[in-house]
Amino acid sequence: MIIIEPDDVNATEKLVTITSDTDGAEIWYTTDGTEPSPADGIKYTGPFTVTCTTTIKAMAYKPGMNNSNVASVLVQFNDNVAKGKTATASSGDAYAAIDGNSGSRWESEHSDPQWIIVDLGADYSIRKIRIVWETACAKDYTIDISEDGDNWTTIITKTDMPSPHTMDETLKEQVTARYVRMYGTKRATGWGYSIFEFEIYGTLADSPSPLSPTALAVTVTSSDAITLSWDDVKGADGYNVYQSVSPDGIFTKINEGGLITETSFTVTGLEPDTDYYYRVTAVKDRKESEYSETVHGRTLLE
Ligand SMILES: [Ca+2]
Repeated sequence: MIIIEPDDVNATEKLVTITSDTDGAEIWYTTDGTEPSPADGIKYTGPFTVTCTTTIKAMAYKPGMNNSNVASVLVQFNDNVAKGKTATASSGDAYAAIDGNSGSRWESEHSDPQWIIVDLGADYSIRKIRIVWETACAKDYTIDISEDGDNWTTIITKTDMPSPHTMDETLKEQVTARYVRMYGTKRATGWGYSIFEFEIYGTLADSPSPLSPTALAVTVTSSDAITLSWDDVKGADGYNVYQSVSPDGIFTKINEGGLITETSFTVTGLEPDTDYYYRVTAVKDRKESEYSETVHGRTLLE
């Protein structure tokens, strides 16, 4: 198994480490989305940095053994994910606060309280929030987050703020939310609440990896075929089957035509009177589980 680990630093570059649990194997990788191999890849010699959002694919190679399955990771950098999304407000043109144009602005009616909500369209891991206020700004306000647009949690509280000001808050711990709200309770001037740009920095939230398939069973049906079956993993989009000729060898994915959507699979074209080892993974939202337990079958004599 190959593991690709970008460090979690919020910076202009990230350090990427790749490891393999196969002793003595070489690791080959690509950064352009193509399938890596010793013929078409970069040989891994130690941690390296990437400076923009990059797909890294890696595989292990050891002479005399099957190649490993390809591991893939998307290394993401934080962008202003509010820009161009959807916004609503208690009054005024909310979209002007998230249009990416520093000259256009949202302005509310001249009363307290007033609010503006940004809908990111999906759950994001949020690291930083920045609000560029106009002279007509809030004196007292909170920044609140929500996953459903109804139940709110306050993450930032500001009081007695000057006119104008720019709020630029990097969160100590990232939070996950789809909705972000500015809720103003007191204005700094006689005008309304006015924001040039409401910026939210983060990355799409990770969905959790699915659980590994269990109850993997082997049925040997002939001299050239073995049938595998396993229990359904709730919510899985499908499964991958990996094969090796040795229990501690490199396991290679054998379902070439895409994910298996049934909970059984018959491997054909095998050698007679030969031992084969199998592991199965579940895949959900393109995330793959850890391997199942390893099972073993021996094809019949011809
Ligand atoms: Ca604007």
